[in-house]
Amino acid sequence: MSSRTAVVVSDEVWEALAARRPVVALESTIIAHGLPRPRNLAVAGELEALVRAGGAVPATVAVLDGVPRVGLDAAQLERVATDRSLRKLGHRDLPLAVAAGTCGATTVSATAFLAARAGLRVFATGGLGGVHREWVRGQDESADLRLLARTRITVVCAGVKSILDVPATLERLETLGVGVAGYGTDRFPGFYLASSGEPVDWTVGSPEEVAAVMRAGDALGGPDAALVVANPVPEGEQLDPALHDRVLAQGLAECRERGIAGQAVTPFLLEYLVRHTDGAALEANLAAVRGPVRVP
Ligand code: PSU
Ligand code: MN
Repeated sequence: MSSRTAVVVSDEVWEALAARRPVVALESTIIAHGLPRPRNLAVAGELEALVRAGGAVPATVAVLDGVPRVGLDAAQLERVATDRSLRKLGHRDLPLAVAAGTCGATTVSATAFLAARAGLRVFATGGLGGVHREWVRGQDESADLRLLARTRITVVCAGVKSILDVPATLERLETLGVGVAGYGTDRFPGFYLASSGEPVDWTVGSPEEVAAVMRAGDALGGPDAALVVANPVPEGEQLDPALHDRVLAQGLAECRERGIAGQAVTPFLLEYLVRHTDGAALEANLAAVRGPVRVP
């Protein structure tokens, strides 16, 4: 089966790829499970518009009625934002969702997989998944990391979600051979925060520099792996770091008390932060996604 039939690429995305025009993949989990309704639908449209304003074609990725899609039309995007039955799909869930004919939003791992499969080279999102705090107890580590370790795609993001163990996640990215560069910064961004406090070894300053890194990676060959380009939320739009630390500690404690585990952890904590910061976490999250979406 060709990739066009196993994965349905929208006409607009297909034509852009054929004409070698830039296409930017966008994930749908942030829309379906990462942001409150009805704002999520507006954000879905806004992110696509930002990609267009930058001269590229947006390709939001999701699975609808068992069909993995790269590039959604307005009605499909609305479905992702409003249908509460949508599941959260990592890449391991894709064959199960396809066979069951079900609908689901794709996480970073599923989005990167499907986008690369369709021939896309760039994917923009807010915060990657990673190694969770208390990993020693629960071994919760996002499938994002291992999928990125074997997929040739450039992921522009605002770091990894600050609900995670950021230093441990950076260590894991190193172990897995995933390149990491700060975009105009030598500090690894902290998703809601401009800096996580951790250093990055490499800094790139422009889309042209990122393209040069991608070309060098292609020329070198070797095993496929992602390149993470981490673009921080502007300092003026970040969440107050003291508020962030306080509310996150409360959210983590509540997670523990209520025994929330597995795929539910990330949506729970993101929602908890929004609720207990009077929406300031939502604004910072949106600012954190906008930057990476603008870069390519
Ligand atoms: N970043 C956000 N909101 C989100 C996510 C990231 O601003 O909802 C999603 C991404 O889809 C990421 C997923 O792949 O959370 C990670 O979830 P988990 O930790 O269960 O792997
Ligand atoms: Mn997990």
